[in-house]
Amino acid sequence: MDQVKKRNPGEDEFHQAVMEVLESLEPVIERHPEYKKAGILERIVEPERQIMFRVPWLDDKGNVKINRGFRVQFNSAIGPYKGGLRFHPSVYLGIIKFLGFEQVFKNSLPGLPIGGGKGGSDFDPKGKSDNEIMKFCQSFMTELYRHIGPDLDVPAGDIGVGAREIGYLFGQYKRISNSYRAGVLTGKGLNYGGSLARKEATGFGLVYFVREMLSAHNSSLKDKTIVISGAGNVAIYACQKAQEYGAKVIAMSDSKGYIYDKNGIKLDTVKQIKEVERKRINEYINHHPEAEYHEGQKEIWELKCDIALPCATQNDINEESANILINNGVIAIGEGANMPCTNEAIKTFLNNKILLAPAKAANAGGVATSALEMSQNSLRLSWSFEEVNKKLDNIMVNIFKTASDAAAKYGKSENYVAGANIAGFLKIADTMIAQGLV
Ligand code: NDP
Ligand code: 2IT
Repeated sequence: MDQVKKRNPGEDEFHQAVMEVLESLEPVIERHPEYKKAGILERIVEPERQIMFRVPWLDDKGNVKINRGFRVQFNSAIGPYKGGLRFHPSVYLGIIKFLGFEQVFKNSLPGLPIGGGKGGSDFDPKGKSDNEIMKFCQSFMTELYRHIGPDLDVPAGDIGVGAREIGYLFGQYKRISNSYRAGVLTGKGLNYGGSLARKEATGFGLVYFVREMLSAHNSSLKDKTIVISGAGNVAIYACQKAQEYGAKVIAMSDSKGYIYDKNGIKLDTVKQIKEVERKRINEYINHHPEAEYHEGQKEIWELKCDIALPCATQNDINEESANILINNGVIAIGEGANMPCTNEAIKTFLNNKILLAPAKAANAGGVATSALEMSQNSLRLSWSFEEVNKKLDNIMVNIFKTASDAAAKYGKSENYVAGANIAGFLKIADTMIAQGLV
């Protein structure tokens, strides 16, 4: 950890992600001296390749704009680098490295051949015209294209990158590479190689995982009260599946504040506001005056609920919010976002025996379905929604079992955070040893 801090100064989120994993791995390293001998820990925290580039573009008024682009190709032991692109003003190397590091372990869990990587830009899509988004995406891809490919590195969406952005990115890739390689990006539109159920996959997968975790403790989602942070891709489809299972979702949020609807969120309204109109979540109360809107980012965790699903961004739940949730009787947390709980919040939940579905396992349904999209692209076929959804459900059932078994095997029963980290690590570590010092 000292080495990581020294070599990656100022990258707090990356330090945090590494710390969480290294703490989980203590019993593994004790039991397996071969990992130490092969320098696996030293190698696994060092990205295989880090790319940073200038992204110049012209806004609608003709002003020159310069952003910074990133792609961190973290680990290719088990497959081509795979992971999303994030467009958000907070993006810097430390955020992309934390996400890329987590992606390595996450991508090891579904049993599919995908390595770990992540990319993005400090570009802020908010308030930009469609034309500006397109010009930015084209400029970004004009550099990125030389570093990616269906057998090399396959980006997808993340915060600020959805179907619209993937479309513009794919269009430019196709043009400048002079080839139609659908498998170079995932999360594509259905007309050009996208997979049915990819849009829903992260949120649905999260709820499948939580269902498995509750079921292992003789509980279920039925009639549970749920609070979800975020109102983006992951939050919306987590809400949909939770409602299908008979849970009542009472709140959702965006970066400005949250809506509280004691009768249950009307998801069609949220979809219209967020997916179609791209407006703020406070618009909801214009459609449903009986609901309330409150400003603030952390205040949503003061609502009394049985299950909390943080689906917005990192460090959304700190120790203070964790204690409030526990005092209000929460029984389970499902991490839809990446690293939504601080390490202190995670410890607080675990010490209080709250069931915690960790991001690397619980939100892996998105990238797993991306891998299914890659398979369909290679086959030049497309599977039905039901087929993909069924595969996703099976994958989540298996990930829960894998994390649960690994936790038990290493003396950390019921600690799915440790279980996911350990199971993800073992496959990567064994593969790295098999492939020699590369
Ligand atoms: P979206 O861009 O679709 O939605 C992000 C949501 O989080 C928005 O409602 C956004 O509000 C809200 N938000 C609140 N605070 C912040 C903040 N400080 N920074 C950024 N967003 C904030 O992204 P996704 O739903 O795709 O991603 C949500 C989380 O899930 C991320 O952590 C992502 O890494 C993770 N994830 C996504 C996967 C996917 O397949 N898309 C797969 C696995 C994990 P506002 O609109 O006001 O910014
Ligand atoms: O964090 C994630 O797993 C994602 N944003 C999805 C990555 C992918 O390649 O589908």
